[in-house]
Amino acid sequence: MSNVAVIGAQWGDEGKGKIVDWLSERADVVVRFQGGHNAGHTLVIGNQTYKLSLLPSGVVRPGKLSVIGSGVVVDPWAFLDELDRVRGQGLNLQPGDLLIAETAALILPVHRRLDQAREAARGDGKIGTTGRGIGPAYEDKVGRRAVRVADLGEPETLKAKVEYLAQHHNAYLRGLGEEEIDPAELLASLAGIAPRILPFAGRVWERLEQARLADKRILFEGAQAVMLDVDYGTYPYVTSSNTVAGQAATGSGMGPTNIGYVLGITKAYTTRVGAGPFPTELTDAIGEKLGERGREFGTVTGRKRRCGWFDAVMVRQAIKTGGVNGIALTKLDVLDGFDELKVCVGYRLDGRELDHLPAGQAAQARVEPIYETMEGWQDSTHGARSWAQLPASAVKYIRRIEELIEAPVALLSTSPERDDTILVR
Ligand code: 2SA
Ligand code: MG
Repeated sequence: MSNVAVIGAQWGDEGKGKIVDWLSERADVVVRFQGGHNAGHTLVIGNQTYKLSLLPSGVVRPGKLSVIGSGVVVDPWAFLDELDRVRGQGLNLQPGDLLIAETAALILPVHRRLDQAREAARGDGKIGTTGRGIGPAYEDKVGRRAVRVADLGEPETLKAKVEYLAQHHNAYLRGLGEEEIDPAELLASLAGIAPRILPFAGRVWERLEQARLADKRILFEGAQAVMLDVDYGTYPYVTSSNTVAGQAATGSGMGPTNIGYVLGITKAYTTRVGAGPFPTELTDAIGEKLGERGREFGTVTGRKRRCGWFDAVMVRQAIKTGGVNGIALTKLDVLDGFDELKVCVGYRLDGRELDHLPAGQAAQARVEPIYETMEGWQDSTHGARSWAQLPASAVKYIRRIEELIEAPVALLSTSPERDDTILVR
């Protein structure tokens, strides 16, 4: 196996965590390269269930190096909480097991407040963010104001940055009538946690280069998904980072030639949490049924996910912009027992047919799906461990999806259990 990048090919929650965990058995290093603790992975290992947000999925397997790359925004308090939580579940994680890029930008308490204040200010047009401060933290990074991990080790730099940050944000907070940042207080709390964070900080680019030279296998773990990419997603209803495979290079400090295979993850239907266009959304009993059977609730926020039919147009576009070589198809068993299934094969807009999702916000909201109806299956696919165990109509459904999305299904996942995974090719 060459190095593999795993990315979501829909709007997130495709089951990346399980697939990353399945692949991590064969990997030496697991790297997060974008997003932050807005991500949510549920990993079921034996009788333990781990809910991870910021930590790479590799942490649940002893002997792997887990890496938080520079493209990630790190809330140091959330990091410590999650670390304590998984340690409490019996994972003896030490600084040697987990490396955080010293160049990563921090999420500060003010970012969370700004995130929530901006959502409130948008009213009906709100994005439906996770409220974790992700967007404002990336804004400060690009605005060259961010406090970075390395700054925790330079008291003078930290002080100057915190003061500048307070000056910058307090003008806006004052306007909103919100509580302002007290630089002394923020400085004191950062100084307080610095001794717990700094032992994990280091030169990720160098460690990854060493791993590469030693022929170690590196797994890049994406969060969110291509349709939430800040460039290629359903802007502005997106997250604030690039989620495409190219970001695995930028966000880790490795060159793009080191990313071997890109595995896109997609559910056999579609879900979305948060606001924004969703052409195949089902607000009827079928949508409810998909949500119940698929247990579609956010891992981080507990929000109910919107559900709908598989949208092959969107996934095809995600595969092309995301740089995906092959697909892992998950949650096929949620479709068991339907008489018929629909797959979106095109969009209709003002009497025209489209084979892509248009870029305009209003056009994205107005496209209507063109469906192809397929025969369902009554037998259970739950826990199937071989292709031969699948009903003929399920095989047909998968083959049709492959044709429409113009990519092969390389893996099939038939339950949350890691062993219920079929390697197709
Ligand atoms: P943000 O907080 O700024 O990144 O939100 C912007 C949009 O990105 C979406 N987003 C997500 N969508 C699906 N899953 C995510 N992670 C959690 C999970 C979400 C949860 O795995 O369940 O628990 O609610 C995630 N993170 C961000 C978000 O809904 C906005 O549409
Ligand atoms: Mg998730």
